[in-house]
Amino acid sequence: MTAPVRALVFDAYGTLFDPFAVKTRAEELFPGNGAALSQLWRAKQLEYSWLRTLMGRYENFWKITEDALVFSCRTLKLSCDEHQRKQLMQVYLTLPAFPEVKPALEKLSHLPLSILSNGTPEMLAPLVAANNMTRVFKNIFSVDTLQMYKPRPEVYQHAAASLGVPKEAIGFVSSNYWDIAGATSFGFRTYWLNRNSAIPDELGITPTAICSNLAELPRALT
Ligand code: 2OP
Repeated sequence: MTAPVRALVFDAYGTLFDPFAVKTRAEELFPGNGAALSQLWRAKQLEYSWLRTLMGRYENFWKITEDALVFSCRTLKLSCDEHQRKQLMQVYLTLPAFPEVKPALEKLSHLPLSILSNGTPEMLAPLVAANNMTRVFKNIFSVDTLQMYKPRPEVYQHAAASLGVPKEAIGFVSSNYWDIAGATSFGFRTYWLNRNSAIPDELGITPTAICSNLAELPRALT
């Protein structure tokens, strides 16, 4: 019989908070390019996190997010001055939570809830505060402590060790399949939020359960 989940750990960007909300500001600054910029920006941000981890050349998530923005603007031939770049970066500190997130977390509040994110503490604290969730989370774990990004197993191990809960009793929740793959491979119980009916990657790794959004998680845990 499987042990019950004793703690929940959530990814931040894409899982709790919507990184594509930058599209609105991007569209205001560069009409007709908001969607393309927000998509390329996010894809490059993640690519830089993996490349830097593979090369052993860590730079924090704020820096690689800004680097990814510069690359994306150059690729799309958008002349983005420093002021515009700062405006877009600021949006990262106030991204909105997906609509179902707060009520779902309230239903899960009998368990210790934590965040484990690539974001720096300086990015995550204002983001959580902007969404009035400071008291919702027992811990906000950042990969910045370890200077390497998900899906390195050390990152998931850091959260498990800090919680003092066996990994098989920790439920890890992410909308990012690559993150779910890393967490499953590490040994967490995993819950993939597949909001957009994405196709799972061919990595030979299967999550414990799949939910179409966070509102389904309480039932998936029973
Ligand atoms: C995270 O929050 C980048 O979504 C990823 O760690």
